[in-house]
Amino acid sequence: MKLFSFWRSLATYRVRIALNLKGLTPDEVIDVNLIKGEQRETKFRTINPMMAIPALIENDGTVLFESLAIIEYLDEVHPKPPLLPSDPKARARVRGLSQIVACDSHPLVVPRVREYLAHEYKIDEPGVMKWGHHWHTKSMIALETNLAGSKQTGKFVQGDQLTIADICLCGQAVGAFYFKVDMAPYPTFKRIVDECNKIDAVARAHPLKQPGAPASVCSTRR
Ligand SMILES: N[C@@H](CCC(=O)N[C@@H](CS)C(=O)NCC(=O)O)C(=O)O
Repeated sequence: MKLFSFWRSLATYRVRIALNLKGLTPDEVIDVNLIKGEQRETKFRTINPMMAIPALIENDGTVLFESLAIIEYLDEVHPKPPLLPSDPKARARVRGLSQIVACDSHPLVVPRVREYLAHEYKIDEPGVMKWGHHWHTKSMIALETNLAGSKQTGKFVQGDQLTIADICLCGQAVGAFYFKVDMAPYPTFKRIVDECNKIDAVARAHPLKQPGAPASVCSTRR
């Protein structure tokens, strides 16, 4: 198994958590340096034409892409511990909350979007940061409202079982920190992320614990 990764990538962070929870270690982790734009180089473009990480190459050569698709694949092939609840309505809630992060929030702040804002619309660095802060805040409000208002929320997003939604919350928290979103208005969100980070498999997947990472997320500008 080969994982195409970069320390700072939040989508790869999601997959790293799932791999760790499943007790899987890729044979090779291939660095795709997003700061140098390596995701756009031909050698990676042939792996994932979307020019985004993560990508995972299975032992038989199958190329997997899109973090949620990769995580659900891992969950199907390696069912223990399960990352989705068994009840269909609970599964839908977990997938819905995961998608708020992975489909509605995170895609608005990835490098290609921030670079387009800067180069095409001449938006300066504070303006791009304001954009990221805005979209993070919108999704944090939605997440906190759901989490705080639902009886299904427990130690984790869905009761006491760690699911894909918790994995997504961890990534959202790192993004929110980068865009300087104050966590105080989101106590349920923060409590769950803190709970997740007590688990070694989650903690060691953190972006700042990866090779090449700086001391702080905020010390890099891209
Ligand atoms: N929806 C994708 C997002 C993938 C994505 O955009 N990854 C970022 C890093 S977190 C990336 O590689 N961006 C490259 C770019 O924007 O140029 C997923 O969840 O896997």
